[in-house]
Amino acid sequence: MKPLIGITTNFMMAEKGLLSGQERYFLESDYVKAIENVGGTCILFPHTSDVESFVRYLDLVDGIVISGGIDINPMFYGDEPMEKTGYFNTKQDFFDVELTKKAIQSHVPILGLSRGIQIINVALGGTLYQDVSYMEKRALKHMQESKRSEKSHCISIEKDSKLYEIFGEEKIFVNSFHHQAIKDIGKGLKVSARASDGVIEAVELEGEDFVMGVQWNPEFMADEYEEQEGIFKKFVEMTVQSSR
Ligand SMILES: [Mn+2]
Repeated sequence: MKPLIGITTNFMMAEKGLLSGQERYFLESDYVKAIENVGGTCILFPHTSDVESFVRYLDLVDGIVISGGIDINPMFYGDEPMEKTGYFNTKQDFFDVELTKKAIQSHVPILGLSRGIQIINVALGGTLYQDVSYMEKRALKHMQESKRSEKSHCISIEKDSKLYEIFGEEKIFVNSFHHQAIKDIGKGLKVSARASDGVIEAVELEGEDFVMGVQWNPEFMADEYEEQEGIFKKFVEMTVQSSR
């Protein structure tokens, strides 16, 4: 049987027309395609504040993907919004953070992409730069304007990491669609890649089979670059092998 991967969704509200005010859950199809291409099958998780539902969701699946999306309410890492924080949705943040905490407790394999790496960090007590311009060092352009699969900045991968097992190289180029980044690292997390300006681009949770977050969007690159597809391949493999 194919491994079942649960993917978190985003939220939007129709602003105009007959359906104005209509709330919707959605997900870019790239995630589903990336998982299906490496032999997994997907279900999507609507947000809920019902804790019993979290447990049911996690019972169903072999692994979860925390998808990319909007900013996180700084309240979740003990901060208040600064000028450059963007749109956030507290209900979605609560769901993503609590789901991630429960998944870690139950040793469910987790792949966090873009916003997902930030969710993993916050779930483990870490904090964020609300904008990369608030870093002490001058940051690179992390919100690229070129097409979504385009390689943008370089990252350096730690040799002693799962990420290195996947790429087999210390320097690779990734796309970049984020304006926030990890500041203080969450408990138990190990940095596995950084950009040359110091921005944390990948983390792994020590002692777990597979809890990985990457700051870029491999789901937009997987079709074009086999090595980027390798992240999904490794993740889906681990969900099969997971001893949970
Ligand atoms: Mn970046």
